[in-house]
Amino acid sequence: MAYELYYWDGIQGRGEFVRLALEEVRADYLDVTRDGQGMQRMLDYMRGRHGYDHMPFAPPFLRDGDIVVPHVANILHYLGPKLGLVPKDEKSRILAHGLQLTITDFVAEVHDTHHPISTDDYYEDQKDEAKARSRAFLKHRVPKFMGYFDRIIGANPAKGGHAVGGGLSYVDLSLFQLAEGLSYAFPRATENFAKDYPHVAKVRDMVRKRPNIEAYLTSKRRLAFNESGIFRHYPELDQDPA
Ligand SMILES: N[C@@H](CCC(=O)N[C@@H](CS)C(=O)NCC(=O)O)C(=O)O
Repeated sequence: MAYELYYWDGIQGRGEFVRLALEEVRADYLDVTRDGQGMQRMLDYMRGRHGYDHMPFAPPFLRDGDIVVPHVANILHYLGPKLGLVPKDEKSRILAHGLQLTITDFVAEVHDTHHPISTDDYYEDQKDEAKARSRAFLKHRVPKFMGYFDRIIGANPAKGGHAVGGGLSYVDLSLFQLAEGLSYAFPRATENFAKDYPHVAKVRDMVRKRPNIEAYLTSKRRLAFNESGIFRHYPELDQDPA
């Protein structure tokens, strides 16, 4: 039976981290809200129509038969071994999960650059705060997170240029998405990305060239970044790090 991915239609958003893993192995999956009555089906789950253990707080969530898995990192922890996108041993799986949870933290901070006060208010109503937040994000948080991921790849004893073990994992796919998203949202501030974070940049380039990912990126399934998603390009936020 096909996996069912539930996520808001019209944006890459957090769903994209899961999509990249499914696309890399050409898994059989349905992007539910892009299909007719899908939005209603997603809301039914969130409103508890399918019971307490099928009632995620927010998308993305994945349904695999009788199991509903919420949260990106949790979904990838679940899918990783099934899709062959994480080494099998427990130590590596926990390492990958920890890295993915760190990516989750970073994604929340990316979101807060354009919505630092309230997710429920318009960007235009929190623009000044967004500018201040973005300045601090670019100056302190991007170097801290990206520097960390860069050191992790460099310190990996397998020496293959991957985040975990000697081969591609779902963490590499997510790092690709972070690098792409940052250069969409902050092209000016991240113009030296490859120099500043050479290991992450190599992962990004390697992932981009994977045949199934390349095919996905040029397909209609890959929506363009836009100003409703997590990574938004507002030129006024794309500042030089002070
Ligand atoms: N920790 C969750 C975050 C999920 C999340 O924030 N989803 C957003 C869409 S990207 C949402 O719909 N949130 C609803 C809300 O926070 O009210 C994950 O990593 O999947």
